[in-house]
Order: sequence, then C-alpha cells, then structure tokens
Amino acid sequence: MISEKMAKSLNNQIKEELFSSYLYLSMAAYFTSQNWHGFANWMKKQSQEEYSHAMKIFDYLNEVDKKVNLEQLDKPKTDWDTPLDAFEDALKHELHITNKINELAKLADDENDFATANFLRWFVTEQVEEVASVKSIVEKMKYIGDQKNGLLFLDSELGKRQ
Ligand code: OFO
Repeated sequence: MISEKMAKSLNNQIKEELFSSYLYLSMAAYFTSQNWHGFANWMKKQSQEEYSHAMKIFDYLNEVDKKVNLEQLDKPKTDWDTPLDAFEDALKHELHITNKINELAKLADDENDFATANFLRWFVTEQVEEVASVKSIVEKMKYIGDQKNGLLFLDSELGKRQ
C-alpha cells in the first residue's frame, strides 16, 4: 500500500505527462501550420509517447489500489517564433519533467516505498534519454542557424521517426 501523499503526487504526475502530450501536440500543430511536416511528425510521436507515460502511472495507481483523479490541464502555448524556439521550449519542459520525476523518486525513498521507487526507475532512465534526444535536436538547429537547406534536411530526418 502506498501513502496518500505518494498517490497524490503520482496523480499530479499524470497531469504533468498529459500536459506534456498536449504541449507537444500543440507544437505539432504549429509546425504543420508552418509546413514543417517532419518536425510535426516528430512532435506527434512525442505527444503519443507522453500519453503512454501518463497511462503507465494510471495503471500503476490502479494496481496499488489507489484512485486516479484527473486534474485540469492548462492551455498550452500555440505559437513559436522559429523551429528552434519550439524545440528550446521542449528542452526546458523536459528538464522540468526531470525535476518532477526526481522529486517523486526522492519521496518514494523518504517513505521507504520500495515498490514505487522501483516503478519510478523506468522514468528516471527515460528522462535521461528524453533530455538527450531533444538537446541533440536543439544543438543541430543552432549549428544550422539560418541555412534553409540544413533545416529542410533536418525536417526530413525527423519526419522518419516511427
Ligand atoms: Fe517527456 O517524458 Fe514524459 O513527460
């Protein structure tokens, strides 16, 4: 049995993950409106991944016999100045999520909640990957700068994400 405090924090993380999904879907809409279909594809896939993160926590709470209480989602930002601006926001967001996951892991440790600590390990590893993958896109975009050809090539590369 996990504590009420832990259950509440995990419920809140469902909201964080669903908001991540919503934010990346909003970025996909922005990229589509700007004809960057590869970037839009990447963001759509990312949005689906975030939904699956939320569902992992949803299922875990059910398994440990705690009720899921969905909370209200904020409206995501809808426009960015450039593709780099959007991916920089995505990186900022992933760093925020890493902090949230670390807080949850710390709480599980403090409460000697070994089951939740073990469950959260997957998220700790996942965040390292998520931050690294967005960071590498940001760095490529900075390197490309204003060169349209470079940006078109990257758009086509990110369009390959399955
Ligand atoms: Fe992007 O890892 Fe979940 O939120």
